[in-house]
Amino acid sequence: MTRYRYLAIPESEVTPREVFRQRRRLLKGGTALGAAAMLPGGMLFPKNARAWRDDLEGRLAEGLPSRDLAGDEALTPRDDATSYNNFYELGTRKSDPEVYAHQLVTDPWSLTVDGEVDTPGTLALEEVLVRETLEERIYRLRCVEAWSMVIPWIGFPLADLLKRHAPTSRARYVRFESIHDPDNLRGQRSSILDWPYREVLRIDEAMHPLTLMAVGMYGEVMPNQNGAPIRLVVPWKYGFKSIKSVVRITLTEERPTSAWMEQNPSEYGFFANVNPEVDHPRWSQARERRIGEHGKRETLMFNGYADEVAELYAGMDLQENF
Ligand SMILES: Nc1nc2c(c(=O)[nH]1)N[C@H]1C(S)=C(S)[C@@H](COP(=O)(O)O)O[C@H]1N2
Ligand SMILES: [Mo]
Repeated sequence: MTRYRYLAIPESEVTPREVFRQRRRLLKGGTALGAAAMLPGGMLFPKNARAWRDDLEGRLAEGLPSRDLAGDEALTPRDDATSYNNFYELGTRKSDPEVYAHQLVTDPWSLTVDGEVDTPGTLALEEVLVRETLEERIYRLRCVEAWSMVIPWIGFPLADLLKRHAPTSRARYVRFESIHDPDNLRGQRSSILDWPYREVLRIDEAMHPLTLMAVGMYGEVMPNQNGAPIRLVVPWKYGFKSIKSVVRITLTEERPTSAWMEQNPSEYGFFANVNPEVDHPRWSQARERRIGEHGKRETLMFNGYADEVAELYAGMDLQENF
Protein backbone atom coordinates (compact mmCIF):
# COMPACT_ATOMS: atom_id res chain seq x y z
CA MET A 1 0.00 0.00 0.00
CA THR A 2 1.23 3.45 -0.86
CA ARG A 3 0.42 6.24 1.53
CA TYR A 4 0.75 9.82 0.41
CA ARG A 5 1.28 12.59 2.85
CA TYR A 6 3.04 15.91 2.92
CA LEU A 7 6.45 16.42 4.36
CA ALA A 8 5.96 18.07 7.70
CA ILE A 9 8.71 20.54 8.49
CA PRO A 10 8.43 22.38 11.80
CA GLU A 11 7.47 26.01 11.17
CA SER A 12 10.50 27.15 13.19
CA GLU A 13 12.91 25.49 10.75
CA VAL A 14 11.35 26.96 7.66
CA THR A 15 12.45 30.25 6.21
CA PRO A 16 9.28 32.30 5.73
CA ARG A 17 8.03 31.95 2.16
CA GLU A 18 8.40 35.66 1.39
CA VAL A 19 12.04 35.65 2.48
CA PHE A 20 12.68 32.69 0.19
CA ARG A 21 10.94 34.30 -2.74
CA GLN A 22 13.00 37.43 -2.25
CA ARG A 23 16.25 35.52 -1.96
CA ARG A 24 15.46 33.52 -5.08
CA ARG A 25 14.62 36.69 -6.98
CA LEU A 26 17.95 38.16 -5.99
CA LEU A 27 19.79 35.01 -6.99
CA LYS A 28 18.10 34.89 -10.35
CA GLY A 29 19.09 38.44 -11.23
CA GLY A 30 20.55 38.20 -14.73
CA THR A 31 21.64 34.61 -15.34
CA ALA A 32 19.29 31.76 -15.99
CA LEU A 33 18.66 29.99 -12.66
CA GLY A 34 21.44 32.01 -11.06
CA ALA A 35 23.52 29.14 -12.38
CA ALA A 36 27.22 28.65 -12.81
CA ALA A 37 28.46 29.78 -16.18
CA MET A 38 30.55 27.56 -18.40
CA LEU A 39 33.97 28.99 -19.23
CA PRO A 40 36.09 27.90 -22.19
CA GLY A 41 37.79 24.63 -21.35
CA GLY A 42 34.71 23.40 -19.49
CA MET A 43 35.67 25.00 -16.18
CA LEU A 44 32.77 25.96 -14.00
CA PHE A 45 32.84 29.52 -12.76
CA PRO A 46 30.71 29.83 -9.65
CA LYS A 47 28.65 33.02 -10.12
CA ASN A 48 26.77 31.88 -7.09
CA ALA A 49 28.40 28.94 -5.38
CA ARG A 50 25.23 28.22 -3.38
CA ALA A 51 22.95 28.03 -6.41
CA TRP A 52 21.81 24.39 -6.16
CA ARG A 53 21.56 24.57 -2.39
CA ASP A 54 19.42 27.72 -2.33
CA ASP A 55 17.10 26.35 -5.02
CA LEU A 56 16.73 23.01 -3.24
CA GLU A 57 16.13 24.56 0.18
CA GLY A 58 13.37 26.64 -1.39
CA ARG A 59 11.67 23.59 -2.87
CA LEU A 60 11.94 21.62 0.39
CA ALA A 61 10.36 24.48 2.29
CA GLU A 62 7.36 24.39 -0.02
CA GLY A 63 6.66 20.74 0.92
CA LEU A 64 6.84 17.58 -1.18
CA PRO A 65 4.61 14.54 -1.67
CA SER A 66 5.80 11.51 0.29
CA ARG A 67 5.54 7.76 -0.25
CA ASP A 68 6.21 5.18 2.44
CA LEU A 69 7.78 2.15 0.77
CA ALA A 70 9.09 0.62 4.00
CA GLY A 71 5.79 -0.87 5.19
CA ASP A 72 5.10 1.65 7.91
CA GLU A 73 8.26 0.72 9.85
CA ALA A 74 9.67 3.32 12.25
CA LEU A 75 12.17 5.73 10.74
CA THR A 76 15.75 5.38 11.92
CA PRO A 77 16.51 8.39 14.14
CA ARG A 78 18.16 11.08 12.00
CA ASP A 79 21.11 11.29 14.40
CA ASP A 80 21.89 7.59 13.81
CA ALA A 81 21.57 7.88 10.03
CA THR A 82 24.01 10.80 9.96
CA SER A 83 26.60 9.53 12.44
CA TYR A 84 26.93 5.81 11.55
CA ASN A 85 28.03 5.79 7.91
CA ASN A 86 30.07 4.05 5.27
CA PHE A 87 31.80 6.66 3.12
CA TYR A 88 35.38 5.50 2.67
CA GLU A 89 36.42 8.76 0.98
CA LEU A 90 36.16 10.24 4.48
CA GLY A 91 37.64 7.30 6.40
CA THR A 92 36.78 3.70 7.23
CA ARG A 93 35.42 4.08 10.76
CA LYS A 94 31.64 4.47 11.02
CA SER A 95 32.14 7.78 12.83
CA ASP A 96 34.65 9.22 10.31
CA PRO A 97 32.20 10.52 7.66
CA GLU A 98 30.44 12.82 10.12
CA VAL A 99 33.70 14.03 11.68
CA TYR A 100 35.36 14.77 8.31
CA ALA A 101 32.21 15.78 6.40
CA HIS A 102 33.65 19.26 5.78
CA GLN A 103 36.34 17.75 3.50
CA LEU A 104 33.70 17.12 0.85
CA VAL A 105 33.37 20.29 -1.25
CA THR A 106 29.92 20.37 -2.90
CA ASP A 107 29.46 23.99 -4.05
CA PRO A 108 29.46 24.26 -7.04
CA TRP A 109 28.68 20.76 -8.36
CA SER A 110 28.21 19.50 -11.87
CA LEU A 111 27.01 16.18 -13.27
CA THR A 112 28.10 14.59 -16.55
CA VAL A 113 25.90 12.13 -18.45
CA ASP A 114 27.74 10.53 -21.36
CA GLY A 115 28.47 7.34 -23.28
CA GLU A 116 25.62 5.60 -25.12
CA VAL A 117 23.18 8.54 -25.10
CA ASP A 118 22.02 10.79 -27.94
CA THR A 119 22.42 13.95 -25.87
CA PRO A 120 25.44 13.76 -23.57
CA GLY A 121 26.21 16.77 -21.41
CA THR A 122 27.68 18.31 -18.31
CA LEU A 123 25.23 20.39 -16.32
CA ALA A 124 25.49 22.41 -13.14
CA LEU A 125 23.52 20.56 -10.46
CA GLU A 126 20.93 23.35 -10.27
CA GLU A 127 20.24 22.84 -13.98
CA VAL A 128 19.76 19.11 -13.40
CA LEU A 129 17.42 19.61 -10.46
CA VAL A 130 15.21 22.26 -12.05
CA ARG A 131 14.10 19.66 -14.63
CA GLU A 132 13.08 17.04 -12.06
CA THR A 133 10.03 16.47 -9.87
CA LEU A 134 11.14 15.83 -6.30
CA GLU A 135 9.39 13.61 -3.80
CA GLU A 136 10.06 11.94 -0.47
CA ARG A 137 10.46 8.14 -0.51
CA ILE A 138 10.82 6.09 2.65
CA TYR A 139 12.97 3.02 1.95
CA ARG A 140 14.80 0.35 3.92
CA LEU A 141 18.59 0.44 3.51
CA ARG A 142 20.42 -2.85 4.10
CA CYS A 143 24.22 -2.86 4.29
CA VAL A 144 26.15 -6.00 3.31
CA GLU A 145 27.63 -5.83 6.86
CA ALA A 146 24.20 -6.98 8.19
CA TRP A 147 22.86 -3.74 9.62
CA SER A 148 19.92 -1.74 8.29
CA MET A 149 18.03 1.53 8.57
CA VAL A 150 14.75 3.09 7.39
CA ILE A 151 15.45 6.42 5.72
CA PRO A 152 13.17 9.12 4.29
CA TRP A 153 15.06 10.14 1.14
CA ILE A 154 14.23 13.08 -1.09
CA GLY A 155 14.94 12.68 -4.75
CA PHE A 156 13.68 11.75 -8.20
CA PRO A 157 13.67 8.58 -10.32
CA LEU A 158 16.98 7.97 -12.10
CA ALA A 159 14.87 6.96 -15.14
CA ASP A 160 13.62 10.56 -15.47
CA LEU A 161 17.20 11.85 -15.71
CA LEU A 162 18.38 9.12 -18.10
CA LYS A 163 15.44 9.59 -20.47
CA ARG A 164 16.29 13.27 -20.87
CA HIS A 165 19.63 12.22 -22.34
CA ALA A 166 18.02 9.65 -24.69
CA PRO A 167 19.87 6.33 -24.18
CA THR A 168 20.81 4.65 -27.47
CA SER A 169 19.69 1.10 -28.32
CA ARG A 170 23.23 -0.07 -27.45
CA ALA A 171 23.02 1.13 -23.81
CA ARG A 172 23.00 -2.00 -21.61
CA TYR A 173 24.77 -0.82 -18.43
CA VAL A 174 24.94 2.36 -16.39
CA ARG A 175 28.20 3.24 -14.67
CA PHE A 176 28.35 5.78 -11.83
CA GLU A 177 31.42 7.59 -10.61
CA SER A 178 31.91 9.49 -7.33
CA ILE A 179 33.94 12.63 -6.79
CA HIS A 180 37.72 12.21 -6.98
CA ASP A 181 39.42 14.85 -4.82
CA PRO A 182 42.36 13.36 -2.91
CA ASP A 183 43.64 16.85 -1.97
CA ASN A 184 40.61 17.27 0.27
CA LEU A 185 39.23 13.77 0.92
CA ARG A 186 41.49 12.04 3.43
CA GLY A 187 40.25 8.56 2.57
CA GLN A 188 41.35 8.94 -1.05
CA ARG A 189 44.97 9.20 0.10
CA SER A 190 44.71 5.55 1.18
CA SER A 191 44.61 2.71 -1.34
CA ILE A 192 41.80 0.71 0.26
CA LEU A 193 39.92 1.13 -3.05
CA ASP A 194 41.03 2.11 -6.52
CA TRP A 195 39.54 5.63 -6.52
CA PRO A 196 37.20 7.04 -7.60
CA TYR A 197 34.42 4.85 -6.19
CA ARG A 198 32.50 3.40 -9.13
CA GLU A 199 29.31 1.34 -9.29
CA VAL A 200 27.33 -0.24 -12.10
CA LEU A 201 23.68 -1.19 -12.74
CA ARG A 202 22.08 -3.02 -15.61
CA ILE A 203 19.99 -0.60 -17.68
CA ASP A 204 16.69 -2.22 -16.61
CA GLU A 205 17.72 -1.86 -12.94
CA ALA A 206 18.66 1.77 -13.54
CA MET A 207 15.31 2.48 -15.25
CA HIS A 208 13.28 0.75 -12.52
CA PRO A 209 10.86 3.17 -10.82
CA LEU A 210 12.26 2.36 -7.35
CA THR A 211 15.77 3.50 -8.36
CA LEU A 212 16.26 6.99 -6.99
CA MET A 213 18.74 9.82 -7.27
CA ALA A 214 18.58 11.36 -3.80
CA VAL A 215 19.44 14.96 -2.94
CA GLY A 216 18.08 15.07 0.60
CA MET A 217 16.88 13.12 3.62
CA TYR A 218 14.68 13.81 6.67
CA GLY A 219 13.21 16.84 4.90
CA GLU A 220 16.59 18.51 4.47
CA VAL A 221 19.42 18.88 1.97
CA MET A 222 21.61 15.72 1.94
CA PRO A 223 24.25 15.86 4.69
CA ASN A 224 27.78 15.50 3.31
CA GLN A 225 28.36 12.23 5.19
CA ASN A 226 25.36 10.68 3.44
CA GLY A 227 26.62 11.49 -0.06
CA ALA A 228 25.83 15.13 -0.80
CA PRO A 229 24.87 16.64 -3.08
CA ILE A 230 23.46 13.77 -5.15
CA ARG A 231 23.64 10.00 -4.68
CA LEU A 232 22.08 6.82 -5.94
CA VAL A 233 19.60 4.81 -3.81
CA VAL A 234 18.75 1.26 -4.95
CA PRO A 235 16.68 -0.12 -2.06
CA TRP A 236 16.67 -3.83 -3.02
CA LYS A 237 20.48 -4.05 -3.23
CA TYR A 238 23.17 -3.99 -0.55
CA GLY A 239 24.08 -0.45 0.40
CA PHE A 240 27.44 -0.39 -1.39
CA LYS A 241 25.61 -0.17 -4.73
CA SER A 242 24.04 3.13 -3.59
CA ILE A 243 27.02 5.25 -4.61
CA LYS A 244 27.43 8.67 -3.01
CA SER A 245 28.45 12.10 -4.35
CA VAL A 246 28.00 11.22 -8.03
CA VAL A 247 29.78 13.35 -10.64
CA ARG A 248 29.39 11.20 -13.72
CA ILE A 249 26.92 8.70 -15.19
CA THR A 250 28.09 6.78 -18.27
CA LEU A 251 25.90 4.44 -20.32
CA THR A 252 27.80 1.55 -21.90
CA GLU A 253 27.34 -1.49 -24.10
CA GLU A 254 29.94 -3.65 -22.32
CA ARG A 255 29.72 -4.30 -18.59
CA PRO A 256 32.20 -2.08 -16.69
CA THR A 257 33.73 -3.17 -13.39
CA SER A 258 33.02 -1.51 -10.06
CA ALA A 259 35.47 -0.46 -7.38
CA TRP A 260 34.30 -3.22 -4.99
CA MET A 261 34.40 -5.96 -7.64
CA GLU A 262 37.98 -4.99 -8.44
CA GLN A 263 38.87 -5.02 -4.76
CA ASN A 264 37.27 -8.38 -3.89
CA PRO A 265 34.98 -10.12 -6.43
CA SER A 266 34.27 -13.09 -4.13
CA GLU A 267 32.76 -10.79 -1.47
CA TYR A 268 31.11 -8.13 -3.62
CA GLY A 269 29.14 -9.46 -6.59
CA PHE A 270 27.83 -7.48 -9.52
CA PHE A 271 24.15 -7.79 -8.58
CA ALA A 272 24.42 -7.50 -4.77
CA ASN A 273 20.70 -8.07 -4.41
CA VAL A 274 19.69 -8.42 -0.76
CA ASN A 275 19.13 -12.15 -0.30
CA PRO A 276 18.87 -13.91 3.10
CA GLU A 277 19.69 -17.24 1.42
CA VAL A 278 23.04 -16.23 -0.06
CA ASP A 279 25.64 -15.78 2.67
CA HIS A 280 28.55 -13.40 2.46
CA PRO A 281 31.79 -15.48 2.52
CA ARG A 282 32.51 -14.24 6.05
CA TRP A 283 29.01 -14.10 7.61
CA SER A 284 25.36 -15.08 7.24
CA GLN A 285 22.94 -12.67 5.55
CA ALA A 286 19.83 -14.29 7.09
CA ARG A 287 19.39 -11.64 9.79
CA GLU A 288 20.23 -8.01 10.32
CA ARG A 289 20.59 -5.44 13.08
CA ARG A 290 18.21 -2.51 12.62
CA ILE A 291 20.17 0.50 13.85
CA GLY A 292 18.45 1.89 16.95
CA GLU A 293 16.73 -1.41 17.82
CA HIS A 294 17.68 -4.27 20.14
CA GLY A 295 17.86 -7.81 18.82
CA LYS A 296 17.85 -8.89 15.20
CA ARG A 297 15.36 -9.00 12.37
CA GLU A 298 14.93 -11.50 9.59
CA THR A 299 16.37 -10.16 6.34
CA LEU A 300 13.73 -9.96 3.62
CA MET A 301 14.22 -11.20 0.05
CA PHE A 302 15.21 -8.23 -2.11
CA ASN A 303 15.06 -6.23 1.14
CA GLY A 304 11.25 -6.44 1.03
CA TYR A 305 10.93 -5.24 -2.58
CA ALA A 306 10.47 -8.68 -4.21
CA ASP A 307 7.00 -7.82 -5.54
CA GLU A 308 8.48 -4.88 -7.41
CA VAL A 309 11.82 -6.28 -8.63
CA ALA A 310 11.91 -10.11 -8.60
CA GLU A 311 10.84 -10.20 -12.26
CA LEU A 312 14.07 -8.42 -13.24
CA TYR A 313 15.92 -11.61 -12.29
CA ALA A 314 13.43 -14.24 -13.50
CA GLY A 315 15.22 -17.42 -14.55
CA MET A 316 18.56 -16.34 -13.05
CA ASP A 317 20.46 -18.50 -10.56
CA LEU A 318 20.70 -16.10 -7.62
CA GLN A 319 23.37 -18.18 -5.83
CA GLU A 320 25.58 -17.90 -8.89
CA ASN A 321 24.68 -14.30 -9.74
CA PHE A 322 25.07 -12.81 -6.28
N1 LIG B 1 31.23 7.02 -2.84
C1 LIG B 1 30.86 6.12 -1.90
N2 LIG B 1 29.59 5.67 -1.90
C2 LIG B 1 29.18 4.78 -0.97
C3 LIG B 1 30.10 4.27 -0.02
C4 LIG B 1 31.43 4.77 -0.03
O1 LIG B 1 32.30 4.39 0.78
N3 LIG B 1 31.77 5.70 -0.98
N4 LIG B 1 29.67 3.33 0.90
C5 LIG B 1 28.48 2.51 0.53
C6 LIG B 1 27.97 1.68 1.59
S1 LIG B 1 28.88 0.29 1.96
C7 LIG B 1 26.76 1.91 2.20
S2 LIG B 1 26.11 0.81 3.32
C8 LIG B 1 26.01 3.16 1.93
C9 LIG B 1 25.77 3.87 3.25
O2 LIG B 1 24.94 5.00 3.08
P1 LIG B 1 24.62 5.92 4.33
O3 LIG B 1 25.89 6.26 5.01
O4 LIG B 1 23.89 7.11 3.80
O5 LIG B 1 23.73 5.10 5.25
O6 LIG B 1 26.69 4.03 1.04
C10 LIG B 1 27.37 3.39 -0.04
N5 LIG B 1 27.86 4.38 -0.96
MO1 LIG C 1 27.43 -1.10 3.07
